[in-house]
Amino acid sequence: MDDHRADVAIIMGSQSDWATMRHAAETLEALGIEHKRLIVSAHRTPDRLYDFAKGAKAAGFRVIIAGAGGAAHLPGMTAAMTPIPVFGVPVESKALSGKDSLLSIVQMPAGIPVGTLAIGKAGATNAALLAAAVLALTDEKLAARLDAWRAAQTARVAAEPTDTP
Ligand code: RP5
Repeated sequence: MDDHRADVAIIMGSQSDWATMRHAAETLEALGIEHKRLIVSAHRTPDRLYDFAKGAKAAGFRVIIAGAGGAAHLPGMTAAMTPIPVFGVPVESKALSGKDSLLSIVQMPAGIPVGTLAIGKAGATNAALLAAAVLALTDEKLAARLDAWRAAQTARVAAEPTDTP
């Protein structure tokens, strides 16, 4: 975003993941949470992954959101190299509709956790909300903003369906 210290890093394996991961970024923005967006590929830029993950804590990040598709090794490899909590977002793949991404991310061996979200937009949005909930534990103002976000969401739900939503 800018040169301010960011609490959250949103990393993704490819530019093609941005259409999904932008929903995480937009949710963090709506909650006023500073974040950085980076393309870091476990396969195409392994050195960049190593440098990012090893340096993430010193860089001041407190939560990492990692989105990837297909053979989605990015969240798990990142989690292996940092003590910072990692939330993994399975990006919907063309070949297998994201089931490959989901299984690649969720089946971590005991000892290295990745908090795995749903495939696609819902997962990206909820990864941001989980990141917000973690940060809100030590930030009362953010906790109030998160409460307000949820109250507004509740208020938008109509009591009855209409023909023209
Ligand atoms: C993964 O491969 C990326 O996370 C992306 O979801 C998938 C396809 O990447 P592109 O071929 O579109 O760059 O590493």
